Amino acid sequence: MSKRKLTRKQKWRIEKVQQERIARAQKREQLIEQQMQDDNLGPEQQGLVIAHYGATLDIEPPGQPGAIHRCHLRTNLPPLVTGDQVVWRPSLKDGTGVVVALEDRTSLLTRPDNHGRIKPVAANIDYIVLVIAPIPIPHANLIDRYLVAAETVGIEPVLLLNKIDLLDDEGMELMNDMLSIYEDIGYQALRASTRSEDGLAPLKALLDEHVSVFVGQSGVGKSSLVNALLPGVDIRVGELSEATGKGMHTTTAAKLFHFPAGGMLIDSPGIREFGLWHIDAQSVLEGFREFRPYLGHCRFRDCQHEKEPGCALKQALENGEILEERMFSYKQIVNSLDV
Ligand SMILES: Nc1nc2c(ncn2[C@@H]2O[C@H](COP(=O)(O)OP(=O)(O)O)[C@@H](O)[C@H]2O)c(=O)[nH]1
Ligand SMILES: [Mg+2]
Ligand SMILES: [Zn+2]
Repeated sequence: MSKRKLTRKQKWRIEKVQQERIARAQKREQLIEQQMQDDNLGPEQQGLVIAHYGATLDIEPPGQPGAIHRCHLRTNLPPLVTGDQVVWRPSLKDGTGVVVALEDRTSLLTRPDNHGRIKPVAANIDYIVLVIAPIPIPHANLIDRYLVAAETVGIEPVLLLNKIDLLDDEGMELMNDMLSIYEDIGYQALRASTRSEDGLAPLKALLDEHVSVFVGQSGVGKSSLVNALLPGVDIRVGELSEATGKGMHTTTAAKLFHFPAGGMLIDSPGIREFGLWHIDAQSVLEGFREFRPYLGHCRFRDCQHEKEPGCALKQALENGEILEERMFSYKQIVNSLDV
């Protein structure tokens, strides 16, 4: 079958549309170039990246929540992400600006894109708040997996048990026993309910003056918590893409929100399902915080911490310095790694 032939008029029209498109793109580039010219820009100042959209970023000057400047960035900069602290120069003509430098990051959250390439997602996060609930009950190793993931990126994890309104005294006691394992290791654990509003005040106090992300399995109440802490903020965009399946997750940009009670939240569906990616056995081992003092003290350098004599971890286990539950969990996680 032969292709349908275009008439001369149709060809002409297509070419015209093409040319107009190219001209528009060139004009846009010229405009950006012009804006980036030094004599069109005000003095350097600090800013916070609160969202990024492809080639542009939303920058907020310190202490001015909501005062957003759409900025381009100089080509010598690495990819910037939400939460980045930057130096920028405002345009003297309109509300836009140009980012000229990136300040050092205290932490960086990354995740693989659809092609398995590691991409930065958000920067300068202080807390990864791991939300769990009695329903849905956390599946085996879930908490330990998230803790290891947080330890690997060097961000302090905090456990948050939500839906405590569903627990009777006995249920609460069981949950407290489980949480105390983690409290004894040095993690903070909060108890709350978005339904009864119990425990929200201590949560707000913790989040104040910090940058946090909420993570955890679906159905534990992350959206409910965010809504309780950010009244009036419309985060449905994330919810919509959350419902449409995996493919969307990586394309939904992370956004930064200010809690009215102080502190900031960085949120995106992709962040909420932050987890264990491309992690190796050694990182898992180091991700068990209380194991660290014993690492490197086994008799054999290549000790697998199984049946070897002189294993420092096994000794710590026998001495009660490491809990059976955590050791078991460590082995399960390592065995589940696809190497
Ligand atoms: N009983 C109870 N239900 C809650 C609480 N917080 C959230 N839920 C319910 O749990 C379900 C999942 O909540 P959602 O916020 O969508 O969870 P997400 O998937 O983690 O974002 C919803 O039906 C909520 O109404 C709570 O504190 N107590
Ligand atoms: Mg949700
Ligand atoms: Zn060992």
